[in-house]
Order: sequence, then structure tokens, then C-alpha cells
Amino acid sequence: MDHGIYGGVIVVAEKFDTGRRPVWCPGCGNFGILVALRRALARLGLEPEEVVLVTGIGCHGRMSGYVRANTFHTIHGRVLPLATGIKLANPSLTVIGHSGDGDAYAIGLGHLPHAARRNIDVTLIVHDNMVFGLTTGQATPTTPKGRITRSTPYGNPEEPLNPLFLALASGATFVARGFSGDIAHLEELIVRAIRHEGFSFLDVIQPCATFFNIYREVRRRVYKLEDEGHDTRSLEAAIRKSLETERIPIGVFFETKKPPFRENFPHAMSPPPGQRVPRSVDLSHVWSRYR
Ligand SMILES: Cc1ncc(C[n+]2csc(CCOP(=O)(O)OP(=O)(O)O)c2C)c(N)n1
Ligand code: SF4
Ligand SMILES: [Mg+2]
Repeated sequence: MDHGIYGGVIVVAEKFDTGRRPVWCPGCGNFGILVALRRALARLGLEPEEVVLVTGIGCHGRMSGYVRANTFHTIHGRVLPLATGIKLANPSLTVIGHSGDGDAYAIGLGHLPHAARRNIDVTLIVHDNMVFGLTTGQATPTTPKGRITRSTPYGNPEEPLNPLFLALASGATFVARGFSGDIAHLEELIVRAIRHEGFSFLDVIQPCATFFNIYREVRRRVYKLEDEGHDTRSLEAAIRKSLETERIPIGVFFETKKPPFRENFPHAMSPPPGQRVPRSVDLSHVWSRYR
């Protein structure tokens, strides 16, 4: 049984398990994220019907089959638009997006800065394995320069994107990085990300055991921000940490309070005073052109 004891209370994560056996490769970093997520949801005292998971296309996308909650396995790169709509339609739901580095930082990149600057009250967890895993290991925007992948046999000629720096520059109110090889630490980060009101961005280093196995390298270079007294209220300190290259900081880089989007968007919930919002729009004149 998957459980933990928190403050003297036994928390069981089994209720978020669909019972399906994951088809990920042995050693895949997605296992660590799955376990950390289920434990975090249980710890937060949530029920499956209160949670919505939106997943993109890729190996990470299979999360929607393994977490017992409302799940939506959407098209490639469109996790944030879906998550935004779901949250605005029903703000009482806990909405969590799971995206890959290809899904979030290549085809879907346009959505990230806008969700961040709008402070949409959802959590985005990016399974960052630095390759397109499902399509057998091609380079993505986060593949380090010079690395040999299936699509870069002479070494990746491109500079990688820095997702933490991008999220900070875009105005995200919670920015963190985790490592799937440290499940307890990741669970804590997911709990904090979900509790945060506003847009929570969590990039997780998730080694792809088959096409880009960097466990050993990550374990050698990783350290925890909280062990070095990092001030999560300072944007300047967070930016400095996001630009580190030799060592890999994990933990919360930045957290601040700002009203979430729905508070600035009241007409999404109710019509302006004295106006009626039509329940449905009559499009018969459009369809008649095609008959
Ligand atoms: C519109 C579109 N373009 C391309 C693809 C092909 N495709 C499927 S999965 C994938 C890569 C996903 O990579 P990533 O988001 O990093 O996820 P991972 O498999 O690494 O978890 C691609 C390019 C697709 N399904 N849809
Ligand atoms: S290809 Fe990589 S990311 Fe996909 S399941 Fe296998 S190890 Fe995991
Ligand atoms: Mg990937």
C-alpha cells in the first residue's frame, strides 16, 4: 500500500491509482513523477472528483491513464489552453497540466508566457527529459548544446532554452524545479505548487532511461536551494539561480502573491450589470451557406 504519515495522520495515495500498469520503459523518470503526484494529491486531502489532469502528447501524456481523477489527454502542445478553460468554467476544481519538454517548450511554447502573465490558477508540471521521448529521442528545445541524440548525430548545434528563466521573465508567481529521482522532495514541491494560488510552474528533470539517460550526471550536479538559504521572495535571486550552469538547483526559485486571473475576469462567471449573456449563439445562418 502506498502511504505516508504526515503530522500523525496516515495518508493513502492508492485512491489516485487507476490500477493500470504503466507501459513506460524500466527506469523511466515518469514513474517518480507519478508516485510523487499521487502522494501529493492524497496529502492535500483531495478527492479524485475534485482534480482534473490535462496531459499533452508524449510518454508523459500517459499520466492521464494512471491517475484516478478527471483526466483529459489533449492534442500536442495544448495543455494550457485546456487547463485555462476548465479552471475558468469551474474554479472549484484543482487543475493540473502535465506536459513534456517538446509539448510545452516546442509546439506549445506560445501558451506558457501568457498563462504566466495572466496568473491562471493552474499548476503546470513539465516532464523535462530533454528529448522527444515517444518519437524515439530527437532533440528538443531543452537538449543541451553538443549532445548526440537521434536527430543530432554530430551533436546538438543549438543553444538550449532556459524554461525557469522564461517563466520568471513572464511573471509566473510560483517557479520551481524538481528531479524525478528525488520523489520525497518532488512530492513536497507538488504540494506547494498546488497550494499556491495563481500560476504554478514546475519543471521536473525526468531522465529518459532509453534515449537520454542522464541520471548519473544529474545526481552529481544537483543540489537543493533550501539547503543554501535561497530567498524565494527575491525575483533577482531567483533569476540568478535560474542562470546557473555547472550545478543544478532544485526547489522553489520564486513565489509571490498576486490576484489569480479569475479575480480580474468577473464577466467569465456572470454577465456585466444590466446585460444578459446569450445561453447559446444561433449559427444557423452560417451553416445554411454550406447546405
Ligand atoms: C501536432 C503533432 N505534431 C507532432 C506529433 C508527433 N509527436 C508525438 S509525441 C511527440 C514528442 C513528444 O515529446 P515530449 O513532449 O517531450 O514528450 P515525451 O515523449 O518526451 O514525454 C511528437 C513530436 C503529434 N502527435 N502531433
Ligand atoms: S522512451 Fe524515455 S520517456 Fe518514454 S517511456 Fe521510455 S524511458 Fe520514459
Ligand atoms: Mg520529452
